[in-house]
Amino acid sequence: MTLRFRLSPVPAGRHSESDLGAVLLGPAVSAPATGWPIQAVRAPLLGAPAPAFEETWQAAGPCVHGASEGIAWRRCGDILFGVIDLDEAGFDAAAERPPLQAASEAAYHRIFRLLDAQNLPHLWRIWNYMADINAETHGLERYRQFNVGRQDAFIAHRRSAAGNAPAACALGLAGGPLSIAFLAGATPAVSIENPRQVSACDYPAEYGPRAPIFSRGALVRPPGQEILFISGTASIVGYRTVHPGDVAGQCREALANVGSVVAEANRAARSRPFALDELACRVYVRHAADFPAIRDALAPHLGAGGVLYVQADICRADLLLEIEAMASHPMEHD
Ligand code: 3EB
Repeated sequence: MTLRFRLSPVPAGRHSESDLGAVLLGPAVSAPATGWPIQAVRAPLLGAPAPAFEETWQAAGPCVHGASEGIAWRRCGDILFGVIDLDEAGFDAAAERPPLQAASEAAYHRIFRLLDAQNLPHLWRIWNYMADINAETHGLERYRQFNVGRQDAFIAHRRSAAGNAPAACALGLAGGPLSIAFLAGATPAVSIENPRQVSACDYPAEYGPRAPIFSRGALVRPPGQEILFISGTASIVGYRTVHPGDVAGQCREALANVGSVVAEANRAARSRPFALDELACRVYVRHAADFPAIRDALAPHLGAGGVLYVQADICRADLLLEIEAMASHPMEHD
């Protein structure tokens, strides 16, 4: 069973039975009402040769599919891809909890219930998008509200143990629902941390009442394959943002962090070593005006595996860019 990802301009053609699902990226994309797990990341693309792109997750055999508590999912063998979109308006604003917190807690509860029912307990990679991520409501920044709901669900499902958090990212869009896409499997992910950074679960309280739950990277090993997922990676050293207001500095630091995660991953890799220049990357750019500088700074280091630049808000107001990446290697069965 091989899991492949492919980036192609939209329209990307019809999905085949062996496709697990997809992510659409572009300023005007919307998820088709087909019941397939397709995440719409409605955001401008910067410097892209087409107005919209699709990242397709392809498996190697027929899939089973379903809908469970608002999650659209497809499963091939022991790999499952799912997408849940929750409209915050469905969560009571009059209640004590901010609607985004309630929505994120509910979304993760539903994801964990699905994974329990499918007997695929291991979350590998999660992509979180929400509107107005840096806005403050209910006395708390919305990203921090999201973190409270996420952590409550992880704790309720006894999934909060250090060392097994999935790789993840969390970005802000101009609007739209809370949208979460996830890959899960039967085998645990090997969590990778970054020695240059404090683990996110140990961030001090000045970054919010509850810590974010994610690891800096994850190695997953479907049969015959080793995949490296690098989480959203920004200009953070220790737990602090460095180079605020300095795009070139943030590019250097984010690249150094990606390099450090790759080096850590290579201590655990069982295939060949992963290299920076083979990564398929998504780069999130807060201000479109910074795109040329960011592209020029990153291009010499990244890109052989493909880079898509997406305009989105990073989860700290002082972060100007974030890099996420992945790569796949074939591996002998062990
Ligand atoms: C950071 O390092 C930057 O909340 O799931 C990166 C990756 C970030 C994942 C998440 C947040 C998340 O803290 C932000």
